[in-house]
Amino acid sequence: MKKIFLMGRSEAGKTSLTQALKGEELHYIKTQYTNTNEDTIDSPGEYAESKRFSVGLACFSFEADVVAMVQAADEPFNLFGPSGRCFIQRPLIGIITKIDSPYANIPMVRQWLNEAGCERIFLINNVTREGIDELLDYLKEDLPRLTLEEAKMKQRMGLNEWDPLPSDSEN
Ligand SMILES: Nc1nc2c(ncn2[C@@H]2O[C@H](COP(=O)(O)OP(=O)(O)OP(=O)(O)O)[C@@H](O)[C@H]2O)c(=O)[nH]1
Ligand SMILES: [Mg+2]
Repeated sequence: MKKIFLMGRSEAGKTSLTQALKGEELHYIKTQYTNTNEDTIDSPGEYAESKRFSVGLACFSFEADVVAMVQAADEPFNLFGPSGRCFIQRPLIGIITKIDSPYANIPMVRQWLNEAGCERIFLINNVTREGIDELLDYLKEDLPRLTLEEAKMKQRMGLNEWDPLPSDSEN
């Protein structure tokens, strides 16, 4: 199972997502500090909302196998600039929550997440668990473990550790 790090504004639905992933009933708990368990790292939205704290998010990302930018479908503006990839050395995915909101604008939020560099985007309703199985399927596959030599080779080729080798993608 990949360990997922969740970042995004307050009320985006990060903690609810951790509950939905575990199959729990949603119960509101304001996140006061970064929480971690075996499979998730959940950060307070205020970290993503503040220039000063947002730097800390990069540090938490190193403890995870995959980083998720979480944005509710009805968010009025975008917190994440283009090219989040420059500071995140992990696979980066986008998660759009609250797809059930009457104010949802999924194409707009999808565009924000694409521009931020997310390689996959998941649509989630934490209340009904719509989309949760697809995310779990993605998370259940572990990232391949590389030897130091393999990691160095990929670095020389300008590839991320998790990118397939050119020969792999041709098969
Ligand atoms: N309708 C709907 N409501 C949701 C969904 N996900 C979360 N919520 C509600 O949105 C509110 C905020 O959810 P949280 O999961 O606490 O948000 P958070 O991102 O963890 O917020 P912080 O802890 O402040 O960073 C709660 O009242 C949730 O019940 C969803 O997919 N649909
Ligand atoms: Mg929370």
